[in-house]
Amino acid sequence: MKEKLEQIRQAALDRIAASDALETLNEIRVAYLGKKGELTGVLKGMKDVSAEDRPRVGQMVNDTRAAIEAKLEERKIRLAKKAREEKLKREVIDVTLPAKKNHVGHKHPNMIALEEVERIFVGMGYEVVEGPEVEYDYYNFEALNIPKGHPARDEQDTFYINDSILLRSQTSPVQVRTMEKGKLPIRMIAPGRVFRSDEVDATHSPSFHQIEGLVIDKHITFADLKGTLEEFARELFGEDTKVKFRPHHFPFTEPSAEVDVSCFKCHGRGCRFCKGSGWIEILGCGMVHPNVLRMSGIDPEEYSGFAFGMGLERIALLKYEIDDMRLLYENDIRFLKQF
Ligand code: 2NM
Repeated sequence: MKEKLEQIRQAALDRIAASDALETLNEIRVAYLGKKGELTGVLKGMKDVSAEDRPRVGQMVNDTRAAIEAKLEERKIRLAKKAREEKLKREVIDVTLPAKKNHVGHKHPNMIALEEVERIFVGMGYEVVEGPEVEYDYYNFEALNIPKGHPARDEQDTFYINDSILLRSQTSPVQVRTMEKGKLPIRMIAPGRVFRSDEVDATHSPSFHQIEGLVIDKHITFADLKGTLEEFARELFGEDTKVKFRPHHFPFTEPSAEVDVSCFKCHGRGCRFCKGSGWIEILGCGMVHPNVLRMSGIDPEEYSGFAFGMGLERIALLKYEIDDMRLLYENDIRFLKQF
């Protein structure tokens, strides 16, 4: 019996010493100490041992079990430590490797231009006001002196939702809504998205952005309009910019004008940029028509005002010398991050 136990013990300890994985240790535990294990087999044979030898043999079995258990535990700790060391070695971080590139977003050229325009007008005491993109026919046309059947309605190929609701074709409805509220004087700009059923090309899109301005107070004259837009053009395009007012027609203003600025590339000499003329058209403007004032509840005998409107994309294209409007809508990061 003693030899048998000694043999079991030696075999178990040898296998433990040779094991190189935690799973193997578990297999060894089952093979020797498990329910059907070798040592358990010896215990079952105790019934054949004489009563006087039984305590001694029992003690030997227990000692053997304890020895195997101790070795198993020792080996287990050792293997776990080794596994941990190998894992750490595998996961070592090379701090000299280049970092992963972090792509941050970029302000859209439209937004850069808008913030510039807003900065200039806010500096002159204007408020920035927004309004709905889906509008009533009344605010988009009727209240702007463009009644049903007026040719200006056909010029702006408008997206209609139904007979009385449409996608706004200009931001002037925001000005009408502000005038209607009745709080005077008014100094405001209305930036925002507008819609027209235009084919896409280098200078057109069915959805683009406008910035319209409105000033209403007592004694506002065309001189105020000229001075304001001249100052605006100088701040936007440079101190030596000249402005030119050409007579024009808008239904909502009278008199009306289109405004050109001297070409900031060639300073008026004429170049490819201004198509040889020395001038670049940037906006439309005029004195608010008495009908428009009256319809919004303002007495044209007491108050007068001027208004103007410009295309935001046009300003962005000019300012950043972009020659195709479609580039502004394609969201190609290689294009966008140049500005
Ligand atoms: C333009 C040109 C001229 C304009 C007029 C108004 C309003 F609401 F006061 F009547 N807002 N904007 C206006 C005037 C817009 O865009 C080329």
